[in-house]
Amino acid sequence: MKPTITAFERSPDRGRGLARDMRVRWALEEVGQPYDVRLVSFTAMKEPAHRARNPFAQIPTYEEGDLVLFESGAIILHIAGRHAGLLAREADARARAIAWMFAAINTIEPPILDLQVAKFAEADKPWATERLPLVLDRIRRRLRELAARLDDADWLDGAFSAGDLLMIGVLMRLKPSGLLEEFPNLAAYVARGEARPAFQRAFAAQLAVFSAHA
Ligand code: GTB
Repeated sequence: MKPTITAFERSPDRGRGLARDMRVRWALEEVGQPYDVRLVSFTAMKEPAHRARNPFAQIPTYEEGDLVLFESGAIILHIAGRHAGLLAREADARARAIAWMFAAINTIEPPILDLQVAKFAEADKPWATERLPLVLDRIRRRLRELAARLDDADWLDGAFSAGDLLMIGVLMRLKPSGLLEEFPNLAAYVARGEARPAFQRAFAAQLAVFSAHA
């Protein structure tokens, strides 16, 4: 059954692939699963029909028959469980890849989101300038640890997995900050992910939405 995902009708990131539908599109492309997209406006996102899909009134969501999911991590775990290509068959390797998925959204993403809050929601606060270096250093600490673990490997644990997909999806959010360049192996890791044909197809699809509405 062809799933339907939701994405911003007018992407505030101007098609740079930073909204979280990008990672779901990428997962679907990696496993070769065609999908439909329901574009939602900021107004429609807050209405009951969308809130029934996601209680927090956000994108992305995923519908497949009677199944309705929200949370990009849960959606990708579902896709990876249903199709070959994103999680190893061998139980221990599969468990380790899932651990990397959680690490991406639970350990690496929160300090990165904090930077976005600091820049966009708190910039006018009297303490904003004093706080920013602390926020940046909390990200650097996690990047240093991640870079040490990745070392000179291509992917986090053997073959490319849903763990890499989510980790790269999260790290991409750092591009405007320049922080990634402080860790050349992480910058190369992100570039390796972005070079994958499935990433390119997903990126083009979300950019086409922005271009159509620009
Ligand atoms: N934990 C949820 C998940 O992983 O799915 C978080 C979902 C989420 O934050 N969705 C955002 C959303 O719907 C879009 S991705 N926001 C609207 C709202 O909350 O009203 C976050 C995002 C937003 C904007 C940009 N941008 O402009 O660059 C990038 C990323």
